[in-house]
Amino acid sequence: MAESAHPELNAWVKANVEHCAPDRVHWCDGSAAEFDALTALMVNAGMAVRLSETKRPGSFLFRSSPGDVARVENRTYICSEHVGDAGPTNNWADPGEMRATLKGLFKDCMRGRTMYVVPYSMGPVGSPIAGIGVELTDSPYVVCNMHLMTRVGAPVLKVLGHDGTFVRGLHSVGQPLKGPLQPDSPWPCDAENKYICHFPDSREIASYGSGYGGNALLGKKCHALRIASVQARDEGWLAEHMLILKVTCPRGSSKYFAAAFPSACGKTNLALMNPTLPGWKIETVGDDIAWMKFGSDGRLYAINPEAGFFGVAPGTSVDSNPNAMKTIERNTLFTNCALTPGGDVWWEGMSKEPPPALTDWLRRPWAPGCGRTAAHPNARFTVAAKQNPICAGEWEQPEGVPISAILFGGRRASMVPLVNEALTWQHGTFLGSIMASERTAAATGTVGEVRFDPMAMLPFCGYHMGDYFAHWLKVGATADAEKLPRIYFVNWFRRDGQGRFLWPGYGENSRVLKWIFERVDGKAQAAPSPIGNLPAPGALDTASMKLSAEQLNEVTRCNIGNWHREIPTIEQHYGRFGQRLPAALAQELKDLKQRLDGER
Ligand code: TSX
Ligand code: MN
Repeated sequence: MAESAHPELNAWVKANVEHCAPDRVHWCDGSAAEFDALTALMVNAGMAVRLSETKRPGSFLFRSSPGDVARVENRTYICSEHVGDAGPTNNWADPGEMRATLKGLFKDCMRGRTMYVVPYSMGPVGSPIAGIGVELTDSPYVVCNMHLMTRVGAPVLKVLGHDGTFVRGLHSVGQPLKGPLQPDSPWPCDAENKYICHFPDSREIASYGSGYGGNALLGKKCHALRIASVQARDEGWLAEHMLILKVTCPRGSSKYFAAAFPSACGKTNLALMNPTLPGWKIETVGDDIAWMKFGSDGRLYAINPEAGFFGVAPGTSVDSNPNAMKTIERNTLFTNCALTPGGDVWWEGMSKEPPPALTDWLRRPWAPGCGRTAAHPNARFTVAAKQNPICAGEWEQPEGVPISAILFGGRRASMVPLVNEALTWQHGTFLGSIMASERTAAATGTVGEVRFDPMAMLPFCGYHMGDYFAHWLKVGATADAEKLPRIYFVNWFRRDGQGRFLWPGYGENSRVLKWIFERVDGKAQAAPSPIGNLPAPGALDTASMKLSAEQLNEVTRCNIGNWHREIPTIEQHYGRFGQRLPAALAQELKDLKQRLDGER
């Protein structure tokens, strides 16, 4: 494949070839042959290890440079026209100045390398909800990951035609090679000089210096969330950081839920969960991102714009997520996991006992008790979604799936009950906007500190979060209220006075999904509270659970005193958005205060 039938695309590629000066240009076709050629190239260059064909067939391990292990929020910029448009939760940079900086950085940055042209579709190719992007990258690792995470190649160019619109993404690891004789590093990057830049007005992305995850796989966080959130605002739809679940009841009818959680709440575990409730079935549509548009019937339809999972490996085990373990049995790319002597991968939490000897993610010998982790805490697996044994049959349906409920969640030791139903879309937007999680044993910061992460979009909203809340309200106000998804707030992490988890979580969360399912059907009972509707006594199915009446009450109740004490924290959070905080949300907070006062 040489060029496309799209003159503007060809001209954009040509201009970047001239500027970045790669030795070669390769238009990706997304084929298995292309994937195999690139993995072979990386194995030969020492960038990848082919894992054991018996233990982990078709799979490879990559170890990154220690300075390139995660997304870099402090190096992530929203370069919108006006400074106010990025808002207080993003780094803003002047688009003209940033373009000048990037011009200097990208000049000749691909010397000695191949520029890969990756045409990709976010969502089923040709779906009315899907969107197209083209990523130019000098990283074969990125190309292989894009093969799994998106739809790549000729069918995408066909949909693009000669004048279709696409998101432009330019990516370089920022480490040109001086000549064919200079040996490459196993993980090239420019660790001290990273720039992850978004130009929402022109739908462009420029990423320099990092080869890792969300910094480099531009279809995911950069396109499907930051750029798409701006497109969604402009066009009246929603681009959200949400998993999509299919729930089927014992009688055989199904509903679809979307759910947003901050990090470290087990979102992938929920998306791939095995329910404990007899007769109930859960299937996966998506594990990270949902694009939702209104159908001609007035309902909200969601697609998973991705084609794969880029999941955190540590903590993933047969106990915590058996379906993920089955998904990654083969054809998986692993990054920053430990290597076993037998040619398999391992990470903390995969098994209770670690293997006696390993090579850690830094390629050093590792033994249990040596005081370091064998895998990096942000080690990842990349795998095609269709390998998931509980992948829903309709996950690639072009029209998407109709969403009946939206769940917001967080990790809260007290305060937030197991499940709470919003009174209206506006009240649900309020609950989403005050979403927060308490820090776990993190490297920095105080354990237990409350961090707000509205709709789990804090690092992913491509514009002012106050305007984002306004957009949510507008979507609700212009839709048919009867057809909108109902909104819920869940918390699997409530603790008792001794600090023990009150709720067993994992597959038992199906009991919460059942209550929501039956609420949507108008069947389950609820009791009003100042924060929303809680399960009425007996409405939550706890049959055959080892949960005392006290524990059940403790995990589902609204703690009025705690909520009173939270109000100033919420006010402080809202204060960040200044004049752009929608009046309707300030009013919701006032109303909440009043309802709490009424209970004193
Ligand atoms: O993923 C989790 N989920 C969602 C699962 C569908 N985790 C792991 C979070 C870290 C990423 C959970 N941890 C969940 C949960 O629902 N709940 C908890 C808290 C918990 C941990 C251990 C127990 C119980 C609760 N153990 C016993 O009850 C024995
Ligand atoms: Mn995510």
